[in-house]
Amino acid sequence: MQDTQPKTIYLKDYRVPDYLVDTTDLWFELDPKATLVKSRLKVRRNQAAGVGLPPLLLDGVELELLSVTLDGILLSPAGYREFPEGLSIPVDRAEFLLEIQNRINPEDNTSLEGLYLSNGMYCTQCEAEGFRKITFYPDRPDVMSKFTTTIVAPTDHPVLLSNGNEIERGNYGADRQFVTWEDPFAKPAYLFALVAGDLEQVEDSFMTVSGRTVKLQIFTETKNVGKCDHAMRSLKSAMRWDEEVYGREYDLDIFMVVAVDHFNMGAMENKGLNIFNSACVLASPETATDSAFQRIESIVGHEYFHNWSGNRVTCRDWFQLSLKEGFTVFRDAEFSADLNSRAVKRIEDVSLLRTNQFSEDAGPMAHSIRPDSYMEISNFYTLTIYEKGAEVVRMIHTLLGEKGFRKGSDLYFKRHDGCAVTCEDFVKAMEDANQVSLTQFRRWYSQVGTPVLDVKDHFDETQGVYQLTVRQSCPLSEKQEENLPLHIPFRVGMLDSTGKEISLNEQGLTETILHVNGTEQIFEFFGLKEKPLPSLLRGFSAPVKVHYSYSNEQLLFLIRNDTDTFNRWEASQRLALNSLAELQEAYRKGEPLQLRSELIDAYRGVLKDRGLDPALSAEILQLPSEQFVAEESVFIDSEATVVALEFARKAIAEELADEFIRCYCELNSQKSYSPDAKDIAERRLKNICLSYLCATETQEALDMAQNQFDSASNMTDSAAALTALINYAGDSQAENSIAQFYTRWQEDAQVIELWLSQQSCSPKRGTLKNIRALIEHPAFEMTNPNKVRSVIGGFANRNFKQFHKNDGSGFEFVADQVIALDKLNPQIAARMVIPITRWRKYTGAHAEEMQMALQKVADSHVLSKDLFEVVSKSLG
Ligand code: B3K
Ligand code: ZN
Repeated sequence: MQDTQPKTIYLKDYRVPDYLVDTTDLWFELDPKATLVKSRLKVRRNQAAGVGLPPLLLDGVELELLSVTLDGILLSPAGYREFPEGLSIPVDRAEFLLEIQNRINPEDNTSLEGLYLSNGMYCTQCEAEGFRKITFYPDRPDVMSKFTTTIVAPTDHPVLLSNGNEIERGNYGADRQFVTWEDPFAKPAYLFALVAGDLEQVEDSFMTVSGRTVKLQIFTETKNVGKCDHAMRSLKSAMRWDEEVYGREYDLDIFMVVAVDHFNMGAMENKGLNIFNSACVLASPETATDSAFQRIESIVGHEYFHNWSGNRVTCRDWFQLSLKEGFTVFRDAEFSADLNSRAVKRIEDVSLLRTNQFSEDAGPMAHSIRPDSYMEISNFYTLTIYEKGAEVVRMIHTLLGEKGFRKGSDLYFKRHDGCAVTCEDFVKAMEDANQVSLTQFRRWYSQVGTPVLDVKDHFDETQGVYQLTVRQSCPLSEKQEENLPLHIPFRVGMLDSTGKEISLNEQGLTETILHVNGTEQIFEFFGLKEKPLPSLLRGFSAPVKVHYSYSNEQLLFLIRNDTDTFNRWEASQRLALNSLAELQEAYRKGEPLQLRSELIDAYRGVLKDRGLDPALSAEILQLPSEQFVAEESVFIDSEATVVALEFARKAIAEELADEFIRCYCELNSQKSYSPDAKDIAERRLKNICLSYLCATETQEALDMAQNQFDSASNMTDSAAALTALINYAGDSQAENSIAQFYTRWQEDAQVIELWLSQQSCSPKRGTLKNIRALIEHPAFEMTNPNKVRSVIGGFANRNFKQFHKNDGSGFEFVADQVIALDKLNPQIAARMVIPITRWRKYTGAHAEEMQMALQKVADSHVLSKDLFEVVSKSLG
């Protein structure tokens, strides 16, 4: 791999910065290959750091240094020391003006960190440590400075943007112009942004609660101006929501959003100038699916909410990342829940958490939501930091209640406005505002792994006492010497044999939160006439696994009767998992496969229940994914997993074909498109029916799909039909549809990304041969992360059948792509390698093949820091 290992950074080594930067004036003369950057920094010794005047250390990566001037005196090269990742300048005074000039090459920057070009547009990405690829600077979030930015660019780049307010513009020589921006709020360098290009804009305005008018602008390439309405609507909803729910008002007079095609993640919350991955902002009914509409609403909300939870109050260091991300994900989840179906949002979020975060928590990169160490911080933008982090904030919300939580957040924002703080500061504000102790609860921030609750029950008929015994444990990871009991809010309810809720106390409450905080506890309920059926962990009140041995009949009963929507869905998942486990077992023994009747009965009941929310019906009718089945197994038998799911899908489809047809026809209305929750739910249910019907592979079903494909007026229906044809139609019908779709949409980047992933995720058509062909397709671009995620990510993460082929060819292919990617974009390479790092969950030859693929990556070249960290931790 390499001789000198990248350095590990530890939280325990945190020291306050030696120097602070009061103001930062930046000057950019844009040029694709040689952009000139000039900075003027007012630097001051940080009294809190101690006495004396240590050298000033500045971060800087891949920069061509031109000059350094201190208080107007040009320093000779002997006056500073340049090293591979920065600059050290000896100083003899506590306050000084530092001026630096350097050059950078945006065109060759394929890492998409720092300043780079996307389709000729200049843009930046500085979080976490990208600013050091722009100029020499103390690139750490606890150095907050007031920025002024001047951009000089040729006139073919008329739109020149940065943070804050525009204060000046004019011509610069014959063929250039300049614009100066001033951001009145001090911020860390990671929130800096610059955009320059030939862009169109869509404009609107928002009147804040105190009556200020804020100008809202979305910038995009001309061809996309028709795809900004939904993002604009979402932005205004988010601004209103944050005022109403958190009392947070927007603070600048302008809020800008820019859509960029080449972007490493979803979006970035730069102060006043959010930069978005085009896929997370652009949508129209003809080109975007319902899930894209919902993703856009939630990401626009997320980035907007960061203005307070992240920007006004920021992180002291990157170990505190979950302070802003966990909190902001919690905020955006509540925003989406308020605007759409709360139950479905919860189900989707929990599904993501359990399928992907739980496996991260059990894998080689496991870390707590406030990690102790990292080599490359980019590797820690994880589901643990984001999703588990949000669950931890949600538990605080559960413990304090709506009002108590709001008191806590008010105090947090008031106390820390304009500061860079820690997770501890957040918890402390919650405690102080409510006069409660969260001492034990704090362990959630430092402990690794997914806790397990083993629940047993006992009913004493003579006394009418029902006992729940709860044992908590956590698989001890090598990362930590001990796991102490956590404080787990465990929401429960109970049903009687007629399906009614049982009162759990004198006030008639039918639901309670049990405070699980010991290794083993007994909770007693009195005055019961019969043994109740417990409904456990309602609403998924904590990110834990619950083990309780429900019979399949009991699960069916819960699906039909539980008043907690989440747990109705949960019971359907458990029932499906039990059924799949039986099928796998039979397959392994060579016995004939037969699907349990309870599961069919449950699905039939759902399809017949006209009163049921279609959103919930749609969720219940979906079998768990291969990935979730795998996550739930101790050791994964990939072949049996695939066989069991294929068998179950087909058996359900055949048994319930009439019900699926009826439901499909009822919902297949021709009404005009709207992305509201009810219509989305109906389309979803309809398309699930279509997908089951096509699993029977009958001509009648495939004709229905073809018909929908030919006549669809929105992308949700069109894409669902195409997926059904790709997965179930014969070769020529499928290939014709794929070609037809491409011809129609080849100019639309977002649709083509969808088209690529539909093929790469298809168990039938996403064979390695076809994936290789997709990579050669003109629509594929190795330097565009969306395309990489669509093809390579789709194949490795969502095409279980082909990726896990027993010959190991899928693993080797992904390894080869990761090796190529690492030289272009280390962040994306380190993401794409993850599916092959989970080899310990597999057995025998399968595990060996994965390990070999990983070793191939390790041996290929001197890996980037990003990839090195993931690969070495996974092999070690
Ligand atoms: N804060 C950014 C993520 C930056 C990732 C850098 N590798 C987006 C977000 O969470 O809102
Ligand atoms: Zn975020």
